[in-house]
Amino acid sequence: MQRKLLLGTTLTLAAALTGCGDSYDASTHHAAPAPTQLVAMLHPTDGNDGKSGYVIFRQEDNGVFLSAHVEGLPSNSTHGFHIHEYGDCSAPDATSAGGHFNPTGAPHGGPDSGERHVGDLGNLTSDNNGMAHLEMTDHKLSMTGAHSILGRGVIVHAQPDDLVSQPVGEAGARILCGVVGIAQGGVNSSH
Ligand SMILES: [Cu+2]
Repeated sequence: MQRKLLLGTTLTLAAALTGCGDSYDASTHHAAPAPTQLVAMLHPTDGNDGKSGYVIFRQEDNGVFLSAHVEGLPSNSTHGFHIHEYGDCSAPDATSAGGHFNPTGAPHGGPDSGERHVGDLGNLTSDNNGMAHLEMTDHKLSMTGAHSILGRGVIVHAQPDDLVSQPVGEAGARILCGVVGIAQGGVNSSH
């Protein structure tokens, strides 16, 4: 009997905490607002210490703008760059991130291909100092719905993506991995 009473108290407290006030009514609260800015910090996989980077994604009227910056690469080298299915970089070689994010079941391509994986972002190319910077606006990336990249993985590969070979463009090992999260200030909160 005592246990039951305690449980009841806990549930009441939980209900109060999850609401926004005394008159909480789920019907007047929207689902999570759509994010407008996402970020992925890129971390080196096993054997790739010294490499680092980040990608910022911003929702714009004509698509998703992304800005990627990677350091510590070999000079003047080209590296496949994709969104992968899982935001899981736990494996030492980042295979835990799964294959390319491909919710439509399309063939692999490049960012400008008519048919492509949503995650097919092409390549990053480094300069003399091993730094790569890419800015592009993409029309297949999304921050909401079935094609949302939120919570997915970002992978930089050891080799170039040839944008043609199936299923992954022969881009080789994974040298950097990150998880797409909501950036600070990236959600218009209603509270
Ligand atoms: Cu990839």
